Amino acid sequence: MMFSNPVLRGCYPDPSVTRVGSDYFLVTSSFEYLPGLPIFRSADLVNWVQVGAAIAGEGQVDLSTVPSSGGLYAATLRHHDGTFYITNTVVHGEGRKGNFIVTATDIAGPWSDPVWLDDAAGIDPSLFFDADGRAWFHATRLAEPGEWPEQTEVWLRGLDLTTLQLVGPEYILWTGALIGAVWAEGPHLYRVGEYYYLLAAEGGTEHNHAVSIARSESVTGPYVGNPGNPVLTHRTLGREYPVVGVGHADLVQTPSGEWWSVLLGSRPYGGYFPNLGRETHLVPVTWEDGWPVFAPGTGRVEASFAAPNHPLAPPFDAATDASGFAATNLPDTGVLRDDFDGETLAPTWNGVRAQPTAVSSLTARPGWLRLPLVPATLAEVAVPAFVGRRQQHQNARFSAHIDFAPGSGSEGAGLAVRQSEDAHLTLLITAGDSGERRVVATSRVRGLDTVIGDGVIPAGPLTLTVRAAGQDYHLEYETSSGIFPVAVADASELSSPRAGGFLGLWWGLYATSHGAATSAHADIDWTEYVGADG
Ligand code: 6LW
Repeated sequence: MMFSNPVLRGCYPDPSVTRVGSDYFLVTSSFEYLPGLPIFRSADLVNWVQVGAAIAGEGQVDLSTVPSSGGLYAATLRHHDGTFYITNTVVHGEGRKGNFIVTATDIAGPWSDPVWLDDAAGIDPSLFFDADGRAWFHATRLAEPGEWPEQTEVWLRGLDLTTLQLVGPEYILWTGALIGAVWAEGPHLYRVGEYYYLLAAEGGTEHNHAVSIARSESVTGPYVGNPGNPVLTHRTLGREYPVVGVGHADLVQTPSGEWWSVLLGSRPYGGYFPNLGRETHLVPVTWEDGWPVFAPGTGRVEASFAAPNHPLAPPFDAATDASGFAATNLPDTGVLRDDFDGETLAPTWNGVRAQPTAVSSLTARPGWLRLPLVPATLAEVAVPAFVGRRQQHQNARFSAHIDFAPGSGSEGAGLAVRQSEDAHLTLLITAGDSGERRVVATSRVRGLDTVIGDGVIPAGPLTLTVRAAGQDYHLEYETSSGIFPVAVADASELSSPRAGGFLGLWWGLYATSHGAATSAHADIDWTEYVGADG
């Protein structure tokens, strides 16, 4: 039986995995989007279902002033003595920043409020629970002084599990395998056999990304690098290779004793443009001479591998899992429809810098999602009226049936494709100068708005669609009279190599009054997301 990579499509980078009994659990980064730190469950390491998120409560963290690609960076998920632990970092913004730990006894939550570690510098925190009962916290920070630019150091201190505060002396474990290695990060400690192992990414999370490993007879070091480092990289394969930038790995052992690694990788298309962001991949690992061998035989993150040696759970079924919880990993050609008939939004729906419940309502008009217009726009570091989901396929369609009567030309509601404040697309219903109802397509590239299409539309609810055919994103509207094109945008301008940042794209619902006071709202009857990469 084979499985296909990525096992988590779309912008799900920096995966961290743990096993409890026969269940696997995984968390990924989520940056300025909330709920933050999405958590997934699997019985086979291949088919994942989102079961919640660690930062799902109002006020757990303040991301309201976090610029794009800031916020919740790489997390680590571990389980010890009946408790799940996630340690993570808030990066940038005017709110409380730095490293914290949240805990839960149920993976689905509720998760605790953060316990902040104000004396823990850097990013990519991780936890290790040793067999002697000691707990260790480790992370990476810029080396001061570094021997070269962007040299980082992985450091370690004890963790008191009662106070969740650092204790004891600090140890510097690692600065990367290669002389000149930048960004040794994503550290994770393991005990395997007679050694402690330190797994780390290095090379930076772009094209030169790599995985390295070191080992020691003592958890505090000194650590000796694998002479074969890096143990995995695609930087030698060139920019045409279908998967690039692989790194940021985490290891897990199956009940039958197999070893596997989750890690991130990007799949550019239409040029070096990874619109789907850094996605979670799975590779087999074996051990030779006391060192792990990633993807033995090929040393590459392949598009498919023989599946782990335990029964595969049934793949996603749109007919039975339309709640969105299981919609994490639609098959190549899956249709996911949300009629907003439930009492809560599926956790695959995200707000920007705020929980989606802070900017929308499922109760104001039962069976519809209400999006009150706010003055904030996507072009600001603010909290926009935006509820979106990750783009998970290179070819895909996202449609929404919208009921909105604009009161003025400043009011708009419709769809948006978002990378950042300076890079996004919008397709909005608005009012023209003569009060006629119009649909307007706008492309924002490097902070400049360009209207790329518009047209007069009839009154009443209608369907707006973004349809991605490679890097061509078709913006359309549909009425009972048919489907009408509005514009075609070059989405490579939103991709991180051109737009900056290091996220994939979110497609969503968006409403704004462009700074004006308003009491208007837009109602959405249903949305459909259809992957068409088959
Ligand atoms: C994360 C770092 C990285 O903290 O990118 O993949 C940063 N590598 O380890 C954010 O994803």
